[in-house]
Amino acid sequence: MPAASIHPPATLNCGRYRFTLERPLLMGVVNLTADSFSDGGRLLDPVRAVEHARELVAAGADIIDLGAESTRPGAAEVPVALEIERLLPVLAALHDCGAALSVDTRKSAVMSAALAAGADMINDVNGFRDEGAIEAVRAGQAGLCVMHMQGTPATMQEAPSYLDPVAEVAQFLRGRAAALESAGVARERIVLDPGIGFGKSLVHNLQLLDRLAAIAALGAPVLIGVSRKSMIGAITGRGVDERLAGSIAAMLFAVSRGAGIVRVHDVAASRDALLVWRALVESGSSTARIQQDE
Ligand code: HH2
Repeated sequence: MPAASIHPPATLNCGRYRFTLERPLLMGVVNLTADSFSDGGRLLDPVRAVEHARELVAAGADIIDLGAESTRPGAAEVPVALEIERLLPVLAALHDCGAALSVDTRKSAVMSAALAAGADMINDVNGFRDEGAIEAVRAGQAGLCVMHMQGTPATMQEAPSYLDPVAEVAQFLRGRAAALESAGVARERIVLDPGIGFGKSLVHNLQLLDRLAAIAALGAPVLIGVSRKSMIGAITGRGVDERLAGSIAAMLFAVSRGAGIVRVHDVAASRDALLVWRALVESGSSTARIQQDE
């Protein structure tokens, strides 16, 4: 068996798509926000956002993640109506772009509007804890990404604290997945994400990535977002526009520890890195098989 399948082969139901996770999936980020830490303001114009999303699909994105409210520490809240107003034209324009469409939101009204407009996935950094969130997503076949966050975006980086970050994050994700399943959501729709940088210090992030197998063991595909994040800046001393190499290193490490979906800004470079990593891993395991057979 190729070593690339350290994450057990699984399928993910994602709206119109049914993904097998034989290889890591690429989720490309498109922020329709004025203040995202990574690319704030560049894609507020829907025409530009659609163009950028199409570039990411051409570069190999399997899923496009559209966010209309920044989650960076201290970001301004976006009213529901404005979030919906930013998302709907872009969802409509991208409907047949060739990738699954995910919407990154914490608000149940936005979830309902996005699903009615054809979104294939809801990505909730708040783990479907908002009032009405589970109700909004339980019917249908949309993929659901449950992310862990300690605190709220406004305060989460003030003093993150855990006795055992891996055990606590795993327990939270297990609980939220159970809440979704008891509302009738099929296990094949659920994705789990430890939420790198969301109420975590650098040490917490490193521990979570190192022991990602404990999250993968919960039995759902694991999504990881490390792209351009402050942990990469803290390690390399680089500003947000200079974090590609560090982001790729962290992404490959996460995949080697069991991540099945990676959320990235730089799809083309991430795709190439994953292809080379996978070819090496597979050639390593076939060499081991040949030696075993001899
Ligand atoms: N990270 C960000 C936003 N959404 N969703 C998931 N599931 N996992 C993540 O790690 C994650 C996420 C933050 O990155 P970005 O979208 O670039 O910035 P901002 O929140 O400022 O828009």
